[in-house]
Amino acid sequence: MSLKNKVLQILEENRSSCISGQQMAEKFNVSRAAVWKAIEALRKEGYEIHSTPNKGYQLFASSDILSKEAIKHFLKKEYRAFDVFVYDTIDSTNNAAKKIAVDGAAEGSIIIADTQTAGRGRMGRSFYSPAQSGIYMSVILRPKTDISDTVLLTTAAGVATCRAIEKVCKKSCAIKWLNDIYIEEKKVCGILTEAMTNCETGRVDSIVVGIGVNFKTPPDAFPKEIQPRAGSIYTDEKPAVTRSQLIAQIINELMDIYETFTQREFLKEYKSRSFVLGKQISYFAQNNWHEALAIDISKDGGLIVQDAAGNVSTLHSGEISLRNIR
Ligand code: BT5
Repeated sequence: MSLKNKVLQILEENRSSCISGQQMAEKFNVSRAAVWKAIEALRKEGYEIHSTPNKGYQLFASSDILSKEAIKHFLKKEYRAFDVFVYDTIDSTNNAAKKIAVDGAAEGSIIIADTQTAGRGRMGRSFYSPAQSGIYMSVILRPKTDISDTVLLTTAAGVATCRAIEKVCKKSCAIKWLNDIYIEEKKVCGILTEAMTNCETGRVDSIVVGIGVNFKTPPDAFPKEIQPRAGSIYTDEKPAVTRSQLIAQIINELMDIYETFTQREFLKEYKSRSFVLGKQISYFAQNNWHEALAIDISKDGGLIVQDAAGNVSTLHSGEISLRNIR
């Protein structure tokens, strides 16, 4: 690891206190001038580093530049060995994750970008991904389960992201089937899960779970057409936490659920977080919108609905809308 990255790592690990140039020089066995040079290089990259005479250096609480060092610091010990790749700009973290997954990237590899130029939603839609304000991340999983179980991972990712937002940001969130996360009637997160299958074995080789979160995107920064529906975790107030903290917590929660996801324990929580159950919804199927009552979540994460004639069916993909929220 370069000296600059070592200095960044120690600053991230000591955000709440000052660390002197002398301490760092001794720890890394370099001169104080070399430490100072590393600090200056980090400042040039945009890190806000405060220096206090006779005390040392400290990252400003508001310094929110994405870095591998910052993210790893908040990962649970058992997940710290994961490969974390951080980009300033990328077309889509899901595209990049799929590429490295095909080349054999290990389970738990994570691609993160500060901005996406072609962020993707479901069914060919796009996901607006502006710089310095959102989280755009993709995680590679290699479940050794039946293809039918892997559909649960989208649901698991929704629960994991809700838990992480609540723990780190102290905001309560709800899920709109299939996997949009809402805070106060605004979509703050979307999830796109993609599977790569091996045609020879017919099994799933890898799954890429892509998660996009509007962390502090100002309301008027969203494209006009999505402004009525899109929101951020932080709109009026300054975040007291960083994106790196939330990213790490999302990974922690996702991997914790993943260990036993086929047991479906998390489905209870998914149901309790769902704000569509018990509501009259419209859904799009066979080129038409249909009306139905959302009554339950099936054991593979499908939405069980009942029409006016009493017929019950299960939706496995597609789009639903409530009267106010589409
Ligand atoms: C989603 O699709 O919401 C899944 C989004 C997944 C994005 C992540 S970011 C990291 C990874 N890399 C990728 O390329 N993608 C994943 P869907 O349910 O189809 O919703 C898309 C619709 O949400 C759009 O048609 C807009 O109406 C709306 N939308 C677009 N950008 C948004 C945003 N930033 N916040 C809220 N709503 C948005």
